[in-house]
Parts: sequence; structure tokens; C-alpha cells
Amino acid sequence: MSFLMTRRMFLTAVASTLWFACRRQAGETITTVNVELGEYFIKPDKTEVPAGKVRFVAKNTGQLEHELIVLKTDLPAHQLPYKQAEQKAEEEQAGEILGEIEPDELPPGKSAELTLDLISGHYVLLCNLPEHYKNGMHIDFRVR
Ligand SMILES: [Cu+2]
Repeated sequence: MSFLMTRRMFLTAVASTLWFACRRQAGETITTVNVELGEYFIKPDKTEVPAGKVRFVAKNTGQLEHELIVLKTDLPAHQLPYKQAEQKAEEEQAGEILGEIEPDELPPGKSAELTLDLISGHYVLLCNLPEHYKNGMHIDFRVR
């Protein structure tokens, strides 16, 4: 490896350290929420976070495909309107979908990420594959 290459890598490292330091001072921290999904549960490692950037790191530890939907709604997680024919919660009627990790991104054993800018309020995390919501894949989530 040449001297110039090493020097450039060093300067890049210094620049990115400074960049992160500046961002932190500006209050742009990112809160990471690790979410475990399986049959049939959604288990975030925290259910309340400060407003701002939130990175959801979802891990499917089950045997089936799952998805992670971040829904902004005032309704409690277990009381979303339900469409019996489709065996699904009516997420669009219940509130605003702010983000989603699709089922094909989250097969068994895999992880996927989603970063959102969240304002304070009440949210619901859910998996809305047929029957999964009803079987318990929903949880209240609060942003301060
Ligand atoms: Cu599911």
C-alpha cells in the first residue's frame, strides 16, 4: 500500500469522525430500535424513543416470512379496524403508514433496516400478513 493511499485513508477517517461529531452536536442523533419478529410476536427492545431519526433493525427469528409496518395512529395496537375477509388490520384506515420492511426483505433468519424521521406521538408496529395481526403481531410504540 502506497504512502499516499494510507494518508488519504487517514484523512477520510478524520473527516468522517469530525462529521459525526458535528452531527451529534447539532442534535442529529439516531436512535436504534432492535425489533425481533416471530410467530406471533413483535418485540422491540424499546417502546419509547425521543423524536427524530429512528433506525428500526428488524430480525426475523421465526419460521415464516414477516413484515414490519410503522403506523402513526391514535388507536391502541390491539384495536385497529379489522377486515375479516382478508384476515388483516385495515392499516390505511387506522392511520398513516410511515414506513415498511416488506416480507421479501425479511425471510426467516434475516435482518433488514428502516430509518424514519418520527415526530412525537403514538405509533403501532405491526405485521399485517394474513392472520398475523390477529395472532398478536402488534405493539404500541411512543415517540416523545
Ligand atoms: Cu408476521
